[in-house]
Amino acid sequence: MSGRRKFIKTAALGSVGLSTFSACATQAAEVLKTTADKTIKKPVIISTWNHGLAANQAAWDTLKNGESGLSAIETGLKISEADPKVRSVGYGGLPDREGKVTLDACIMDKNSDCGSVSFLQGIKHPISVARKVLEKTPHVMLTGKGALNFALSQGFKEENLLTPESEKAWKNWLEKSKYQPVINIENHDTISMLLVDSDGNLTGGCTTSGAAWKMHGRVGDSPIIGAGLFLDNEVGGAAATGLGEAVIRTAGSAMVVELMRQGKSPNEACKIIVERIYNKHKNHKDMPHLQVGFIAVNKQGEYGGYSLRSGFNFAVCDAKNGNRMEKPDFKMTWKD
Ligand code: SD4
Repeated sequence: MSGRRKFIKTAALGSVGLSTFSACATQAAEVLKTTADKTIKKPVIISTWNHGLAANQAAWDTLKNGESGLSAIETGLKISEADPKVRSVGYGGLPDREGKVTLDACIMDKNSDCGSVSFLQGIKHPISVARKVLEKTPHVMLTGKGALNFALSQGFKEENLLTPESEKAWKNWLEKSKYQPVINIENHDTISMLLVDSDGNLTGGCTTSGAAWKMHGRVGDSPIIGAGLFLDNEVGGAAATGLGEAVIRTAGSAMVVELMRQGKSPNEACKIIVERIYNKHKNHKDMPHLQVGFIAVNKQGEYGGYSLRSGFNFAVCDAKNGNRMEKPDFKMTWKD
């Protein structure tokens, strides 16, 4: 029996999927290969990397309580932001080359309303500030000191986000100070999350401390609507992880959504955009350390992903199969 069939059978024997919200039991033992699975049942929540499992679970429980997609995304992403062991998001995130933890985040809903913060320092939950930008301001994006002042005005508390472990890692890096932003070397990274609820309505979010050892002031793709995250409630949503510069250059997530609008499946759409990024970068100075990965979901709840290089995975939770890790296809390995 194939791994996937065995998994589905095991899940069916348990209580997973008996009703829309009966469970999102975590099935982490086996990392499945992503296939287009037409039998998944909405709601579907999909998040980048291993830390997506815990985030999915929290988002699922929030939806189950009858709360909005925005609340589910915010609650889910806050789990990674608060976890000091996740060294690429929020508290405990690796700092820039000056030892400062600077954060980027955005959130978008089914009405195409969105909120975003970039280059935000000292606030543990940038995703919550991004949501406040969406709900309380006439704008989409606040940055730096302005974003911090807005957060403080909304009752957020300023705190030190540099943990002793991240400070130590920075000091080690300082010894050589080799300037190369580090992305996706470890198997936990920026968290992007997409959600399609039982009515087919989409919400998405993304939060990160960005590339480790980046220049002070650098902003990646993650808070940029259309680059790190995009959705159109008529079609579907997409989100990115990897070298933000490459994703910005190609308007990555917006392009994935446009391909789904033209009839491509989420898997196909992610693959086409990764191929495009490869073609634009194959002779570029970024190529040796380039990694990008996309996740996508359409209104029907079909989901997919694809990455340039091996190593990318995502967590997906649906009402039929529970919460599990999946490994999408990729174009090449790091040795190629
Ligand atoms: C950035 N895209 O700041 C983010 C980093 C990331 O997986 O996604 N890493 O460029």
